[in-house]
Amino acid sequence: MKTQVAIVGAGPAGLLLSHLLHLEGVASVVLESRSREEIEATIRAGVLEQGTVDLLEQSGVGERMKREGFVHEGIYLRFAGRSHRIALTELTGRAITVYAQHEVIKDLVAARLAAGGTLLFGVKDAALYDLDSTAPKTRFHWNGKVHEIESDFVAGCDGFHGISRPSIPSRHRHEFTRSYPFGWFGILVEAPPSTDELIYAHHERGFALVSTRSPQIQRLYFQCDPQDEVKNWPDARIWEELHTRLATGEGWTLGEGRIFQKGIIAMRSFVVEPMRYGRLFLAGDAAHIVPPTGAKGLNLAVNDVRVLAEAFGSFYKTKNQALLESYSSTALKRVWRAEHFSWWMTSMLHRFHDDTPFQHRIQLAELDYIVSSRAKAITLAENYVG
Ligand code: RFL
Ligand code: PHB
Repeated sequence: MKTQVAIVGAGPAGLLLSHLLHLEGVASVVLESRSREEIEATIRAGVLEQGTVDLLEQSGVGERMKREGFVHEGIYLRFAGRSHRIALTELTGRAITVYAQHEVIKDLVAARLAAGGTLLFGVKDAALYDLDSTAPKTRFHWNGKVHEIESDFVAGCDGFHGISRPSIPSRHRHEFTRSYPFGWFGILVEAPPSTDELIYAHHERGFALVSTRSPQIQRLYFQCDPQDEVKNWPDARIWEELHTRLATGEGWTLGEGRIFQKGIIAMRSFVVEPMRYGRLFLAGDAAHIVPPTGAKGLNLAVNDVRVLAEAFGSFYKTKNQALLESYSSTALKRVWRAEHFSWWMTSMLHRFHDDTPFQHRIQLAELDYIVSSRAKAITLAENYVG
């Protein structure tokens, strides 16, 4: 097979890149190791920045999101038993949209297939060759046979555990990592919303987050030991923990319901520099990870491929490589802003195992400052909305 851009991974980064390239008149093939059913059912992010929403709309894949997504103009910070609203839209003029990542995936897959795009699901043992030449190759098993794609470029959109990043020789990779001594326990619940906007809660037993998916389904998280196991958390224990961490003296109650999905998520910060080697360009989680406290991961992936699609488009129109040359540094500016914000939100809202009463008071002082200073609230708000 031959194509212009071979894309490894059909997550938000790979699918949106393929879609944007199609709009630029650039051909691509997307290789995905999992099945279509699996990628369309994986529960992950929920918060889309305004810029993400605008790009999906402008590129013609935002119709269902506009209909079914929920626009939120604020979030709540909850600490010391009280809730404080951060008025995102009043402070920044922008809003966020709550619309699940797997719904974005469904919309993108449908758009690619409708346009006759090539998406290969169930690809095994993908491997990249000749990345430092002008004809890189991607070899893989599919439908019981070995296949090879020769392309002008390869886009590594295969997430944190993919093969693209490790295909870069280690002497050309600078990696920056921080892991956190906690994870998130996430649940999906059949219940009406308990709140009109997301609640980020600081509590001495640890962080908790109330998010939503639809008027019938709610998404909740609480900080846990990353080594803990789902089987240690029967429903009653989950509810007790959430009620404790989210309690206020303001008469608010958390509605319970049937829990139909449970999982534990590790937390890490990670960046690789540069996001390019020869003709391989990395985008999304393949190049960087943020802890989910800032709701940035999916939005960063979208920003990367926006910049990358424009760079490929410009290359094919003019043969000018300038935007491809500057891709990594342009994307990394935004990445490091989000890395800082996500680290900051995580540090401020979670309990660390070596926390002293002093550190606990320092966190409360910072939270108190955010809700009493317009300048500090704007700092949070403009980072959160992107
Ligand atoms: P993905 O989504 O991991 O997709 C990579 C795809 O590549 C495939 N793959 C391969 N295919 C072929 N050959 C191989 N060798 C392959 N290896 C892997 C995989 O099967 C997969 O389909 O990466 P992408 O596209 O970069 O997208 C990144 C986002 O998924 C991620 O950043 C977000 O989900 C992070 N995140 C959030 N981001 C937000 O912006 N807002 C949020 O509210 C938010 N909440 C979250 C989150 C992530 C979470 N988890 C589970 C880590 C909440 C959670 C709980
Ligand atoms: C989610 O709804 O899954 C979600 C919301 C906000 C976050 C992370 C995840 O910060």
